[in-house]
Amino acid sequence: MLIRIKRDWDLPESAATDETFFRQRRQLAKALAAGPLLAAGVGLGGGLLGGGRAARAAGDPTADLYPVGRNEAFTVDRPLTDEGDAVSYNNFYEFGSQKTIAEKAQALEIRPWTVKIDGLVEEEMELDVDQLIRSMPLEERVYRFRCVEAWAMTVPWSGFPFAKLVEKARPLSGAKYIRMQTLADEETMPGLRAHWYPWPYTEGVTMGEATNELALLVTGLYGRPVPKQNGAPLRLILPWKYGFKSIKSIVRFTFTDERPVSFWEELQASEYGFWANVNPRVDHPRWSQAQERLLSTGEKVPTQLYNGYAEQVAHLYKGMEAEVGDRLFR
Ligand SMILES: Nc1nc2c(c(=O)[nH]1)N[C@H]1C(S)=C(S)[C@@H](COP(=O)(O)O)O[C@H]1N2
Ligand SMILES: [Mo]
Repeated sequence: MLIRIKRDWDLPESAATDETFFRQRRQLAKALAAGPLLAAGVGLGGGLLGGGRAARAAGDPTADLYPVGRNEAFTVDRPLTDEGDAVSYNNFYEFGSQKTIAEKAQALEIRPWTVKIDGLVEEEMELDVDQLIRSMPLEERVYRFRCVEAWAMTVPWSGFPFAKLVEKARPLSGAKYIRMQTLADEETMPGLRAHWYPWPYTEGVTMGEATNELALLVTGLYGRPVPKQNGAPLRLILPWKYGFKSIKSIVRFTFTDERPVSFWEELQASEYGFWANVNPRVDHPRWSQAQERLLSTGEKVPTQLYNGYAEQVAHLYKGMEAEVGDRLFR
């Protein structure tokens, strides 16, 4: 009997007797049979653990694209978070409000996957995610990432600039904001049963934020397709904002002239607003934002204004502080 199902990334080789292992080994065998792709993946991780990860990546039709070249213009002064932590300590409320949703998130069906572009655009589109990903210039960037709950990580994301999607969408001149929406599938997402949440998960940005050089549409993590629990097959990363703005598993981009009200804003506007820019001096109503706890080491370090990206983004908010005040930072 299986006493405790460990996720495969923290499965020690000595635990090679439980069901998870046999399931993985079958997947690995299948993936190996499927073709030469896998060889690179096995080499990356090594051993059983690597085999499990590689098998998972090999099930993704974009696995052949990774790893992509790193853009050295985006590196940071912090050590990388352990991959195991980044893929096992998650926020993805569609699968529950605990951090340990990774196993449950494996139910997410990421193919076929269609991304809809609508609203104030020259022509509405429905894009197949594989065609979209393959049409984009993929690169790897190491970013700091800061959750509003005051934990932080530093990881290599792969993806393409949000600006490239905006270009493809051909927005009309009246478009001022982009509203994004996550898949809401009751069959595979048990979190949707928590009916007091305003599903589907949505987020919003201004056109200026979307086209800022830092805004990245993410398709990969640690040199492989992005895991389901981290928002496969397509999620946003806005490294200067609190993590809840970085919406996962996106199915729709709507260009609009009205400021979107996001999932969290609708739920608790006083705590999670539209702007949500990182600022050590503006506390969350219920806790301090002065410091953050790094995943993996547990070290507490000072929070940085705009999460350390002021040089790239401060101009977006110039002169707004007088009008918007602390709402720029929460
Ligand atoms: N659809 C969706 N996107 C989401 C969330 C969520 O619950 N659902 N959580 C957000 C929050 S609060 C954070 S901190 C990050 C976490 O991303 P990670 O699990 O890849 O670290 O995803 C964000 N995107
Ligand atoms: Mo978060």
